[in-house]
Amino acid sequence: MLKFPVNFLWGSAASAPQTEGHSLGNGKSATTWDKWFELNPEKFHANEGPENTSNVYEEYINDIKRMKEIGLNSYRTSISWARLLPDGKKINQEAVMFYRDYFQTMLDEGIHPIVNLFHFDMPWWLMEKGGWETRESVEAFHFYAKTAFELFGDLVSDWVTFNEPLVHIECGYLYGYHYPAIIDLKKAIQVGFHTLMAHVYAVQAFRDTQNDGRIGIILNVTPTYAKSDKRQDQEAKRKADLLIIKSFLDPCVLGTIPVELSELLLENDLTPDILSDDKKAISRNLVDFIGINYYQPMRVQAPREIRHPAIFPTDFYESYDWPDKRINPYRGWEIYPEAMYDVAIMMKDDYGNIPWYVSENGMGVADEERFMDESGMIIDNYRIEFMKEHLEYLHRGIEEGSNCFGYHTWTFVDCWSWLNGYKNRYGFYRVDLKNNYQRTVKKSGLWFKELSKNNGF
Ligand code: BGP
Repeated sequence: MLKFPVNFLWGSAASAPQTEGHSLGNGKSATTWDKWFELNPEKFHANEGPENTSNVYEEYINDIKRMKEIGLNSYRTSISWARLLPDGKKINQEAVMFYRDYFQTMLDEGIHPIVNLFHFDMPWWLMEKGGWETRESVEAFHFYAKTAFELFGDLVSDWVTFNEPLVHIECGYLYGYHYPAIIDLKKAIQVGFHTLMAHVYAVQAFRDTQNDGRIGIILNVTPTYAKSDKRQDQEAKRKADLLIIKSFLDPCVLGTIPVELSELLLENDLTPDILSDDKKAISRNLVDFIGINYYQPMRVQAPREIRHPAIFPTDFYESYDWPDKRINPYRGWEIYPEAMYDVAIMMKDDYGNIPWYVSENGMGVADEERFMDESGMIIDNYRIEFMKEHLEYLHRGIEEGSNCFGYHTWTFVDCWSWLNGYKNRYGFYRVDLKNNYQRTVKKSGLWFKELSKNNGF
C-alpha cells in the first residue's frame, strides 16, 4: 500500500466561470467569456456558452455534500472578479453573501477551501481598456485582491492569485483560444509581465491585510523533454524551460527573473515596460506554496527555421511528435505519469523544497456516456488507472523528500470548459445537461473515497 503524508489534501479543483452559472445575473458584470460568446457563439463547442455552466451558484450546498460523500477533504475554486466588483470598485453584496456561505458551508463539512482570484476571467470593463496589456490592470487587481482578503480572510486561509497565468497569455495573444485572440509576441510578453506584477502586488496586499494563512500561485508547469542530446535540441529545451517554467516559478519562489530570460528578451526586442520598483517588489513578495497543474509533458526540438528577432515561440523551440508516446484516446493528450516524479524532484532540488501540491491532474474524455452501465453509472476505469499511475510517481518523489502536501483532480463535477464547452468530461460526477444538470457519481468517485479514507492505495 502506498501511504501519503499525514494531513494530505485529497480534493478537486474548479473555477467560478466554469461552474457557477448565473453569469449575467445577480449583480455580476460581463467577462471576456460572456462578451465573446455574445459576439461569436459559433466559436464555442455546440454553441455552449458560459451563462449556465453547472449551476453551482444554486447547487453549492448540495455539491458540498456530494464532495463529502466521495471523500474530498479540500476543494479549490475561484472568486469571480466581475461578480464581486462588477465595475471594479463597488462591492456586490449579493456576491459577498454567496461566497461567504459557499466557504462557510465547506468549512462546516470539513472541506478545506483553497480560493483562487483569477481563472482566465477578465472583467469586460477592464478588457475594454486593454486588460493585462495596461498597467492599470495591476492596480485594479491589487484592489480586488485586497477586497477579497478583507471580506473572506476569516474563512479562507489558503489563497491563490492566479491559475495558469501562461494560459491567458498564450491563448489570448498567440494561439487564438482566448479573447482577444490576436498574435503578437511582444504584447504577450507585456501581458505576462503585468500578470506577474499583479501577482506580486496581490501577495503584498495579502501580507498587509492578513497575518495567518498562506498565499501561492498555480502554474501549469509543463515538464519538457528534448528530442536528443544534440546541442540544438538541448538549447531549445533550455529556452522552453525559461519561457514556460522559470518565467513565473523563479520570480514567485526565488524572487528573481532569470538573467538568461531577460537577455533572451532583450536580444529579441521583447523587453517589457518595467517600473523602477518592480524588481524590488518581486524580490520581497515570495509565495508560501506552489500549485502545479499537470496533464501532459512537452516534447521539444530545435526550431527548423529561426527568425531574429523572434516573432513566435517556435523561433525558440518547437514541439515534436514523440513516437513512443502513449495517448489518451478520448482527448488526444499524451499520458506520461513519470513527469510527476520529475516535477516533484525539480521542486525539491531547484526551488528550495517549497511546499507544493498537485493542483490539477485528470483525464478528459469525450462522449463519456458510452461508458455508462445499465444503472446509469459511468464506469471510468481508465480514469482510476490514470490517477493511480500519477500517484505512484508522485509518491516516489515524496519518498525522496519532495514537500508535496496534496493531490487535486480536475474536477469534481463535469464542467464547462472555454471553447470546448462540455465536450471533454473530467468529473467524479457526471452532469446531465438534458436533465437540469443532474449529478450522478461515477465509479472514479467511489474509488477516490477509498483513496482518501485510506490516505493511499
Ligand atoms: C486547465 C485549466 C482548467 C481546465 C483544464 C482542462 O488548463 O486550468 O480550467 O479547463 O485545463 O482542460 P480542457 O477542458 O481544455 O480539456
